[in-house]
Amino acid sequence: MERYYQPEIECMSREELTALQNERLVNQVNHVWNNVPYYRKKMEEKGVTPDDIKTIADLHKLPFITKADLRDAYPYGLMGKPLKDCVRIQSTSGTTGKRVVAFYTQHDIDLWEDCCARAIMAAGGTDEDVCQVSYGYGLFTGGPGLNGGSHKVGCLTIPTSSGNTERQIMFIKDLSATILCCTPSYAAYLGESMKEMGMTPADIPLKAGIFGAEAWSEEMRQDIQNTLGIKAYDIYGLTELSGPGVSFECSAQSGMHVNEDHFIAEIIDPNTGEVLPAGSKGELVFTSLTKEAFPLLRYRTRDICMLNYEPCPCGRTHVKMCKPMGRSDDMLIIRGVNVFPSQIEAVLLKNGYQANYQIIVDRVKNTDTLDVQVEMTPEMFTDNMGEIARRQRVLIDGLRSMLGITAKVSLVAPKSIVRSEGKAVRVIDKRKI
Ligand code: DLL
Repeated sequence: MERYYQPEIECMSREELTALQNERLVNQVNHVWNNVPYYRKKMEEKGVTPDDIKTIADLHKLPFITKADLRDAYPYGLMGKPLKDCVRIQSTSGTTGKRVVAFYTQHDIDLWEDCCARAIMAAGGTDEDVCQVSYGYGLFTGGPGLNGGSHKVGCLTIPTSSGNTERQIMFIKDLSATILCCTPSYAAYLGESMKEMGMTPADIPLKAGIFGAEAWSEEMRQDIQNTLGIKAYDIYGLTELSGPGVSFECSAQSGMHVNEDHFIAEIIDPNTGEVLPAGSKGELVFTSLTKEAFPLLRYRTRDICMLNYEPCPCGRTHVKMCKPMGRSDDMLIIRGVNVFPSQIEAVLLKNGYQANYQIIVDRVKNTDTLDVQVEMTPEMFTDNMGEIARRQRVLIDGLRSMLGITAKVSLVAPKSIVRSEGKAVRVIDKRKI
């Protein structure tokens, strides 16, 4: 039986939904115009005023907001409410320049938690469930978002946060957790660890998992479902828009319903910015309709995706997005941390190397690995192993402080990395996701 948290919204007719979006968009544009000088200036530069936006068909007239805008306006420049009305920040794992810092009023948090509650109920959750939230808590949105959603559904919530795998398994077993929320790679790792401990799916009461924050394949879904004996549901979101729960999977497990009463989704051509027709593949852009403290209009996610407006057997009417199929920038997500190749390059150049390097990302035993191979310059070339090891350590430390994660570094002989005749291939991502 399909369960809904807010059936009157999740299953409303497209006509009613469009009317709701029209009304909310007009209000939101006025809110931003009146309260966010940074965005008002962007609108003025494009020659648009709130009077030009009457329905969602006018959305394309508004300027985009990009990550560069967030950096420019950091930290307080995009706030739509005074500080005294804000109660929380969350922040991304990204480290290019400044982190993204997003603000919330209590109302924003309530609506965000509603979105997460919808996801939990779509995965079959009820107030009789025990929901273990193994996403990180703190600045990352995963833990707080699903924690709040779990409370709203009325589940008994176990806020384990991430890590301490044996304790995770002990709680699942001893407290009879029925729903697990974490990244898909951590779910796979938990499954493996249970196997090593001699446990089978029959030994644990889990029935569903809500997994997201990173790309994962259908093969990985099958694998997790088999090792944990559950149904595995995808969930998507980003800090800039609230966190998890921008969209979520239902029992059909064939795409994630966008919470369209809160977010309008568009697909654009990442090169021209032009809006593409329904069904096209392109960059996903979101307009938040209800956020008060951090109201982003036409935010470019850089996620490449497709939207599907076909009716869904679950009864929900909100559009479904496919699993993100890559990014239109070169950001990598490694062990949940956003990494830009340019950051790695910066560390190498700062230490006297040239831009002859390759970044190899793989997934070994469900954990991402980052291997940076860099050529020594002819001047520094040596076969003294002690000296090479010392140089590698310097780079490992530099990369750790820049990225927040540990990389393996291999120094290789000058001219040993294949030169490209076209664009340099700097990143080799071997993960099958
Ligand atoms: O990852 C929010 C989240 C937490 C989503 C827990 C789901 C579960 P950020 O750290 O800001 O927020 O990273 C956002 O992660 O633009 C996508 O590239 C990627 N991403 C998020 N969910 C998925 C998913 C959280 N289900 C960025 N599949 C986004 C693929 C995802 N990629």
